[in-house]
Amino acid sequence: MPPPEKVIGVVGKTNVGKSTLFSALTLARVKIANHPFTTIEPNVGVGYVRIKCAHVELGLPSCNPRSGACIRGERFVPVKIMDVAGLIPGASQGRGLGNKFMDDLRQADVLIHVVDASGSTDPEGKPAKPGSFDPVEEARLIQAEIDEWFWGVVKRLWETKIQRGLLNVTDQVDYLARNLSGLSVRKQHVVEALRATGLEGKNLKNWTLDDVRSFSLAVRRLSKPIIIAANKVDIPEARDNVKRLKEFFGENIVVPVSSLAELLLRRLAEEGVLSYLPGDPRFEILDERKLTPQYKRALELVEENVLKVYGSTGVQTLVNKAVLEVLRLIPVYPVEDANKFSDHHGNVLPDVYLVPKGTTARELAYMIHTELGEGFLYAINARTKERVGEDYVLEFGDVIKVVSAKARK
Ligand SMILES: Nc1nc2c(ncn2[C@@H]2O[C@H](COP(=O)(O)OP(=O)(O)OP(=O)(O)O)[C@@H](O)[C@H]2O)c(=O)[nH]1
Ligand SMILES: [Mg+2]
Repeated sequence: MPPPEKVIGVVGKTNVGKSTLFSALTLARVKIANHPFTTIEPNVGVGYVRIKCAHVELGLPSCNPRSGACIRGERFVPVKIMDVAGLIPGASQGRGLGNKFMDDLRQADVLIHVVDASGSTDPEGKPAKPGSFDPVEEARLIQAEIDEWFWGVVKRLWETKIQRGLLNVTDQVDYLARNLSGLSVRKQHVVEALRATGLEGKNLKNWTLDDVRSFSLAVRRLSKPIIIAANKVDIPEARDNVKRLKEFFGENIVVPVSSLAELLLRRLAEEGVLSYLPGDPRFEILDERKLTPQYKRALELVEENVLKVYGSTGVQTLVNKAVLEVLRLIPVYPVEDANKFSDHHGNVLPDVYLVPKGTTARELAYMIHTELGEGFLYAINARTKERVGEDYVLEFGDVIKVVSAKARK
């Protein structure tokens, strides 16, 4: 089976720019408007992690991606993105649209929490003058809502399902992982949450509701880690707030972002007006004639207030951070021909798999095809042409051919 598809969920207060970010990531046309609760049904689409394509280092003229794209030596590897309805404080108690829509995010592996860093929306998402509201407070309150939502789901599961089966539980970790799998909770998350809460030695039958709650909060942090998109940094009032968000949540967790700037750049690039790749620190105008004075002015602002100050729109950074740093996935390229770096049709580097750090050659073989895994003999590191065994731990950017006793059907 190919590596399990990872899902990035976009969450946050209502009217902070979640759908704008989603649209900038996927180029999907979705409803965007400056009032609360524009999005009701979730939007699902494909965004991309950006990495240097191996074909460049290998000295090959080009490659043939089966999905995603390779542009100017930059490889764009697909990941699933989900944009859902917004929250307001008290959502877990049913305020606003309540928590109903958060349930769409059960399958998310990592959350991008969009915060209005310009402080130009009130706690209910109504537009206000920039600088009127505190984004640190907004982020704190919304994260508390996310914790409450998760706890609500775990508590319900506990009361309706987990508690009932406790009598016959032999393997506690496995039992919890199985029962929480609908929330995308994996065994490793359970192990780490038990350790973090000191509950690993305590029999499940003796857990109090407080134990369940602290376990639930720990599992939320591990199974749905959050990074913050400090959005609307094109508005100058956001600058100080970005600093404060970083102080409060950590330098590594907060990414300054202008979703609006990214959306503008990507749409104009799509129309051939400018040359710009997501994540680039600059753009180049290709066709002045197609540029209206309004767009021209908007691009000047993007240049002055976003690119010069922050180095990029931050949107690509978010996806790369979520996938490569938070989920700790690495890209590897399975090939069938280690000399041509291709599949058997001659397609060069057709696939990129995003696999967990620590994945072995044999595990990769199973991801390509069950039979390749079962009949695994050895693998070839196509960069060095060295043979490696089943326990070889894959490295970032490895190009791997698996040699198996069983043919791939
Ligand atoms: N200045 C600025 N405005 C932005 C940015 N991102 C979004 N907006 C504006 O914020 C408003 C809300 O955007 P949406 O993307 O609809 O927000 P949302 O979070 O999806 O809202 P709901 O679905 O209603 O919860 C729109 O007017 C956007 O143009 C940004 O980076 N900068
Ligand atoms: Mg929306």
